[in-house]
Amino acid sequence: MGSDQDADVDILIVGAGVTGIYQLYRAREAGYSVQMVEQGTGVGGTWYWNRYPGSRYDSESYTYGYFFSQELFQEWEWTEHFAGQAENERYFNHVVDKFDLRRHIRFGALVTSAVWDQGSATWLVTADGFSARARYLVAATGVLSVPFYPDIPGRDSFRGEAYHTGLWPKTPVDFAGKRVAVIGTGSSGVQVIPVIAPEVASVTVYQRTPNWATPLNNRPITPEEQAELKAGFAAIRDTCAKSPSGFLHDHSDKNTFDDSPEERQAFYERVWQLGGFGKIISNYQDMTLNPAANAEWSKFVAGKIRAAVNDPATAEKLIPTDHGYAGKRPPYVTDYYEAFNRPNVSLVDLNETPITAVTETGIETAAGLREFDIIVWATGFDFGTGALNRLGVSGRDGLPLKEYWADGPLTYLGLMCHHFPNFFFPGGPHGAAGNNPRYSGDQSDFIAGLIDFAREHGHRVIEVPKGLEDEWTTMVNEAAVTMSPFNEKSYFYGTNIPGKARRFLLNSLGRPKLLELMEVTVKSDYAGFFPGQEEE
Ligand code: N01
Repeated sequence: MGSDQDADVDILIVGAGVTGIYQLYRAREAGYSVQMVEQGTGVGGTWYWNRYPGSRYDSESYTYGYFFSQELFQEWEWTEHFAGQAENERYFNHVVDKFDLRRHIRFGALVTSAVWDQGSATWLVTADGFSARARYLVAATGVLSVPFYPDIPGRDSFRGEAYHTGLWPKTPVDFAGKRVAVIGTGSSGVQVIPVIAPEVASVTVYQRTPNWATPLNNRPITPEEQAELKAGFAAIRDTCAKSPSGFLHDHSDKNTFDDSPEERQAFYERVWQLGGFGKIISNYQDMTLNPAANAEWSKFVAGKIRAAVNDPATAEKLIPTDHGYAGKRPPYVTDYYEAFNRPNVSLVDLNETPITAVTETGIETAAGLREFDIIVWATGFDFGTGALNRLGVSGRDGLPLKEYWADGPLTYLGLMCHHFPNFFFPGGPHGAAGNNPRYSGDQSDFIAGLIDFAREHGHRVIEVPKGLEDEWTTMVNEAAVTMSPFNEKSYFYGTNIPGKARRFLLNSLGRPKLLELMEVTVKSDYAGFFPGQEEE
């Protein structure tokens, strides 16, 4: 392009994570001028910020990485089936350098406002020390990128070291011999705890709600497996492309009570040995939606927790009673429950003794003060809409996105919304559920195709019709009730953020519906997407 007199760049992308990097690659390959801005000082997004001990994939490494380049797939050797943060960050750096994308990225630039100018049909985007006019704005800002700190009295008065898992410092934290508190037992907390336990003086785990953690079953990739992966490139790519959740795991066509109790036990034991999300995808097909089936599997997992934890009272506290398996997003772990058998690891059940304050020296509960050197806040994120709402986006007629979404996100295909022309948010709320890069990649492809179409037909403004947005949003909200295993206690409803509207933030119809409607939209030549404009 390059001949656009109103815009400094054709496409401005916010966020150098897995989604943004792919969108940048597509934009550059299609010949657009493109600028990316990134708040951090390096690439990787989630895998840049979440560098806490134990941080790793729970999607298989080779299904999380990119498939757009067979050469990339062949040359990059993942060392583990579920690679750790440092390796993941190296991968994204490798991709950016291999495809010469780094020169398009401005680091250390937090976007503070993005304002649509109807006259010039451009976005004026302002970040620290930077501003630019762009024809298109793509916010690839991630769903788990705004860390949440609970409002506990005295939180800032603590004089020791304090870290949020989602904002972990680049300089290594020295845990040796320290008294450490970990607040929160979601996927991040349960990864940190067993990894730091051997080196610290003590870990005190502050648990409000236990989670159903099951084994990740990680292991190194052997040379034979490495060769199989390389030979299997096309099959791996195609299987992930056809999978509703973007994984390689096989689906079972059996229901829980089709089997006898003995057969069921044997089946559960096999599922227990599977990697990561195999516990859901390859389980009995009714496990997430039939309460009796769910209770049966949950009972099996509870038995495993009791077997792993020596102290029966501690084991009982670690077993969820308020939700069945996958009622909340389940974590996948390595030696999490076993860590509680160490003499230096203890559990504080916040239902018995709630936190009353953080003090200069530690954490106070109804049972008194415990002193610490380090507090780890593993307290989660403002999921789905958090990053988009704080971007300072205002669309047509000056309407702030935050206001438009005050009662929950309104989207089409989880990637665009009415009233916000030329604005896209792949990997945002309402996309799908499962292996994020797979469906955010679908969304980036759709956006790339739509922008190409607009270029070819001389359209300067793209805006999804209100009717399509209403249909998609209604469908997503209704499917949350009928199709989703997640209950309203899950952060997928925004429940963890005080004052946030309770709306389902995923698309539980998954990729099949996303892909179906993308195809319909493309086949219609994006009917209604180019308001008031004649084709050239
Ligand atoms: O956050 P969470 P996370 N007092 O929201 C507790 C992805 N991820 O960072 O359940 C005490 O799950 C809160 O308690 P409760 C993955 O998608 C992936 O752990 O609200 N506790 C909960 O225990 C994951 O789902 C990997 O009662 C308080 C915890 O903090 C998502 O990120 C690894 C509290 C927050 O858990 C988020 O996981 C890590 C308070 N006032 C993360 N407020 C992989 O393996 C909150 N909590 C790829």
